[in-house]
Amino acid sequence: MAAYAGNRFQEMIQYKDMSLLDRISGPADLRDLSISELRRLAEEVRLRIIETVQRNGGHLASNLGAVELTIALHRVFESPTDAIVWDVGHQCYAHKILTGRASRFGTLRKKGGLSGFPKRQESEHDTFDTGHSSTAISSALGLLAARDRLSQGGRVIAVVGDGALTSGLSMEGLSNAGQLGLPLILVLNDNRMSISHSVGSISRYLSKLSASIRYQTFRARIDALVLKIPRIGTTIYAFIKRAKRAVKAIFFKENLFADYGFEYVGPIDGHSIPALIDVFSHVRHLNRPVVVHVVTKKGKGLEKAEDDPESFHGLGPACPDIPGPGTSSHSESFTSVFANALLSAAERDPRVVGVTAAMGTGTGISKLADRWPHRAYDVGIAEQHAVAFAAGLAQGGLRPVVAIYSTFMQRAVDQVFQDVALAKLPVLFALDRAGAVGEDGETHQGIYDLALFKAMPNLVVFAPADANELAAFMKFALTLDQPAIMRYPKAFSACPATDTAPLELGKGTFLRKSPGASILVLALGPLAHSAVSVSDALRKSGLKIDVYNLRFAAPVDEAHLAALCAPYGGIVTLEDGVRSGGVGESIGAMFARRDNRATFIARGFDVIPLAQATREELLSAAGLDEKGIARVVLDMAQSLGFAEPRPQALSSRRAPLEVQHGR
Ligand SMILES: Cc1ncc(C[n+]2csc(CCOP(=O)(O)OP(=O)(O)O)c2C)c(N)n1
Repeated sequence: MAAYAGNRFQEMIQYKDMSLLDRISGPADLRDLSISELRRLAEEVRLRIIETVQRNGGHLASNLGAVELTIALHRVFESPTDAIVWDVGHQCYAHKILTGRASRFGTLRKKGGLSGFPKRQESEHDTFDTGHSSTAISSALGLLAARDRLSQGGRVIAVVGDGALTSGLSMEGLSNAGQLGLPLILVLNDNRMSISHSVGSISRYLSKLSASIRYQTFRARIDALVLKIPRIGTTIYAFIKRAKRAVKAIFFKENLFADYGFEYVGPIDGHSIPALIDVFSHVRHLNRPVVVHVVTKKGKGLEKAEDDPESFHGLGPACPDIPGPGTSSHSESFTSVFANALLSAAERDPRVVGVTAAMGTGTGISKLADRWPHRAYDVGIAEQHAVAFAAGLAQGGLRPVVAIYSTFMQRAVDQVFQDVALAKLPVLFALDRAGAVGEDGETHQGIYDLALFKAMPNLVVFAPADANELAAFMKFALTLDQPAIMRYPKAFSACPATDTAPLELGKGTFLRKSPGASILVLALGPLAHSAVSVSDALRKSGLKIDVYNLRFAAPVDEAHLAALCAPYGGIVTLEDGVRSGGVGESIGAMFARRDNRATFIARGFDVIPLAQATREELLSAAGLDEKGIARVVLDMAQSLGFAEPRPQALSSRRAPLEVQHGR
C-alpha cells in the first residue's frame, strides 16, 4: 500500500473495518445506499483495486477512473436483465467487486483465479468475454437486436472508452446502430487517454465537445445565484430554463452522434454519482439509441496515476519478472532490443519509419518517436488501418516497421494477406508478446500467429532466439524485397556470444552438434536456448542431444532441413505456439512425404483456450520448459535404447499437450 497511497488512502484505511463493501453481495444492494454511502463505497472499491493491482498486477488507471460510473450504472440498471457490455473489459474491476466477486478479488489474474477481463463463465453479470478493443457497440447492438426479435426485455448498455471509439470497428457499430434505431445506450467514457494520449480526429472532436462542460458548470452556478434573488428569482429561473432548452437544441444539431442517429446527452462529470444516476435514470426510458458522454479522469483518486496515467495503465505483479531460460543479470527484454535495433536501422536508412496502433510504449516505437517524431506514426487502436497504411508507405518508397502485439495483429490478417503479402511489399512486422503471454489470459495469448501467417505467400516468418538474432534480422529484413514478420515473446533474451552464425533465408543454425548424437531438437525462437541448457545438462550424464535453431517458420528450405535431420533416430520440435498449423506439424508432414522414419514428437500448445497463468507456468504445462524438454528427450532416448531409465523426478508426469508420431 505504502508505495501507492496518497493521504486520502491512509484515511480510508481507518474506516476499512466498517466496510460498506462487506454489505454488497450484488448490485441490488446498492439501491439501499444513500448518495454519501455510495461515495464512501467508491473509495472502498478504489482501495480494493489499488491493493490488489499492487500485488497481482493489472490495469490500474482505467479502473480507478471508472469507479463512480460503475456504481451509478449498477444503481440504476438491473444487471443481468439489463446487460452491461464493457469495451476491452480492462476497466471491469469495480464491476467484478460489486457483482458478488469481492471476496475472490485477491485472486485476480492468478492461475485459476478471477480474470482481469469480463468472463461469462465467472458471472452472469459478464455479458461477453473480451480483452480486444472496440467490439462493445457491435456486440451490444447484436444482443439488443436478438432481444428485440425474441421480444425479450432488458436494456443493453455499451461502455466504450474514447480510445476504443477511434477504431473503425466502433464506427461500423455506430453506423449500424443508427440505422437500426434500437434503444442502445452507449456510455462514452471519455478520459482523453487511450494507453497514451488518444490520437486522431475523433479524439480532437471529443475534446471540443467536452469543452462545453465548462458551459454547464457555469450554468449551474448561474442557476444557484438566480434562485437566491428574492421574489423574482423563481420567475427568472423558469425563463432561463426555457432558454437553456433552446440553446441545447441548437448545440446538439451540430453533434456527430446526432448525425449517426443517436440522441446525445453530456458531457457529464463521470465522478459525480448523483449526476450520473440522474442521467441514467432518464435515458433508461428512451426508445431510441443514445450516447451518454461521460468525462472521467484516468487514475482518479491516486495522485501518481492521475499525473502519469500511461505508466499506471497496466502494471506487473509486485514480484520482479522471472528472467527467461539462459538469461543472465545482463539480459534485456526483446522489446527493448527491438526498440534499439529500430533506432539503429532508422539511423542507417532514412526510409525507415515506425507504425504503432496505440501501443507506442508497449512495443518500443515510442523510442523512435522520441528521436524522430515525424518518423513514427501512432494510428490509434486501428490495426487493420495500420497494416494497410504501411502498405501505402512501402508502395511509396519507405521501409515501414509495424510493431503490433501478436494477439492484436489477428485483427489485420486480411490486410497482411492482400495489401502486403500478395503485393510483396517490403513491410517488416514486429509481433511483440508472441507465444504464451501470461496473466491477461485467453484473449491475449500470442500463440496463433505462426499458424495464421506462415502459410501466406511471399511472407517471411522469423523467430529470433535471442537479442543478437533479433538485431541481425532487423538488418536482414530491411534488405529484403518482400514482407517479413518477426515474432518474439514478452521475455528477457539470452544473449550468448556464441550464436553469431549469419542469417540465410529459410535456414537455421546448429547450436549444439556432436558426433554420434541420436536425437535432434528443432526449436523455434528462445526455446532453442532452453533446449541448449537441457542438452548441456544431459551431456554430463553421457547423453548427446543436438540442438538446431530453426530461425524461420517460413520459408523453410525443406531439402536442407530433411538432409540435416536424416542421421537422427529421434526428432523433437519445440515452438511457442499452437501445434496445429505450426512448424512441428509441417516438419512432421515433410518427414512423411520424404519417408523419414525417425521417431518424431512435436511440442507446442493445444488448440484450446489458453487460460491465465504466468508465462513460466504455461510453458511448463505444455512441456516447453527445461524440465519438460528434458523429459521428452529422455523418454525418447530410452525408447530408442540410448539411455538408462530416467530418474524418478522426471518420470512423474507426462505433459498433456504432447503428440507422438513414432513410426
Ligand atoms: C485490438 C486491440 N488493440 C490494442 C489493445 C490494447 N489496449 C488495451 S486498453 C487500450 C486503451 C483503450 O483506451 P480507452 O478505450 O480510452 O480506455 P481507457 O483505458 O482510457 O479507459 C489499448 C490500446 C486492445 N486491447 N485491443
